[in-house]
Amino acid sequence: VEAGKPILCKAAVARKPGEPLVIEEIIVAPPSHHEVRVRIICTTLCHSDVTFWKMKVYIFSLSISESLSACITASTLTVRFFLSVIACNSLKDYPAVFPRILGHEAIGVVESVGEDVDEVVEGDVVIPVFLPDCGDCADCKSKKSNLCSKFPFKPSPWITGDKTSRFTDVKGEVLYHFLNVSSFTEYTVLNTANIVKIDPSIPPSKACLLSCGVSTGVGAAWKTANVEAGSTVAIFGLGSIGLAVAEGARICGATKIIGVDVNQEKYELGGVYCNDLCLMLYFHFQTGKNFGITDFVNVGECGDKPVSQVINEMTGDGADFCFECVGLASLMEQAYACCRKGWGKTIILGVEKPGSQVTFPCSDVLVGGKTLIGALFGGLKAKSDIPILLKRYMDKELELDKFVTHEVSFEDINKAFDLLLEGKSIRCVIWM
Ligand code: CXF
Ligand code: ZN
Repeated sequence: VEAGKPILCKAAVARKPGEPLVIEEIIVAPPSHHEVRVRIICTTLCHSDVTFWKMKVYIFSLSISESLSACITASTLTVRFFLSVIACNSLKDYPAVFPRILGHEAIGVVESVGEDVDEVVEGDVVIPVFLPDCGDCADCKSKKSNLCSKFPFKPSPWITGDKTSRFTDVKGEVLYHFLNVSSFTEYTVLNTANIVKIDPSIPPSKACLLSCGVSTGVGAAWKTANVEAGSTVAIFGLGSIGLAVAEGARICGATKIIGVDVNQEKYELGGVYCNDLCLMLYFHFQTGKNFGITDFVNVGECGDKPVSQVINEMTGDGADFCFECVGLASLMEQAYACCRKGWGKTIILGVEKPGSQVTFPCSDVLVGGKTLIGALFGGLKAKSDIPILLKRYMDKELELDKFVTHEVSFEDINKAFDLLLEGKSIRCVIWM
């Protein structure tokens, strides 16, 4: 490997929607201005990878500002695989999204840096983050926002800030980027706005969890909601994000954490830990209870009562904090309906279908005094907040180990997809 030269390496390429990834040799260009080339140590699979992998692409004209609501994610409550739609500015901007290098939760080592990079040097350990943090714009400079305005987030098929790709296959065909990261490859190229330098002594299989899903849930409790000690929290959907919210609420000192799901097993029976690499099988059940969930509401057993009524009855006045982690408009309305008047906060983390609307009775909004807020990446400011969370992990406050339910080698990356689709894994670490 030589800095400044293209690298030939292995990648798992998503060639067609819903079909197994193909491990093949690809060519990774050297980093351009403000970019770094990173050797991936390990990566994990997040639901968004599956969503975009399953996606049948319809390109139509919509403003990109509407595109967030246009990203469809698989529900954690019911496993829904539907035709998904990605909203795009124009055909010209987004000609196709296959073949693509998926993956956006990872950790790696800087192999080389492009021009004007002073933040990191070769050999630094970094975590990629899909949400840019340029450090320069009004949003990045403000404590109040994590939505970079220099590189507004969009699920673009290109590298951040430039409508080009750094990947080609051996025949010269362009391979598209994914969520500013593309980690299912031995080497990737990232804008420096999408990396966070971390302490290299942190175990990579744990540090990489903070790249997306776990950070999103923990951050939503810690930063977006600012959950207070002694409070009551209701979490709608006990997938990985919901469990990460529970962990965040636990470290903030919440005393009642109510899990809401259609599947009782999410509370009482979780993933099985299985380490294929060591040819050993560890059977270790992870349950919602392991994540600090103190009470469970099975939506299927609420009878005629809306789930909000059940939670209002359980809590007396409603929950101090409600988190919607599924992406269902009706559930967002239910969450809002059972957060406490006067100070209750409802935080939306789930991603609904394009064009979906939530409706609230105006009278409830007027007299309720509640807050409704959405959060990308849990409201975290990547460069400053990830190191804080990693320190809390090293200080044994934040528990990350329990999120890793499986580990596989890169050649077996498709197993990680199967496990997530079967609902068996929380996080499967994929070792390069
Ligand atoms: C998601 C957040 C919502 C839009 C698509 C990407 N982030 C990571 O999984
Ligand atoms: Zn993700």
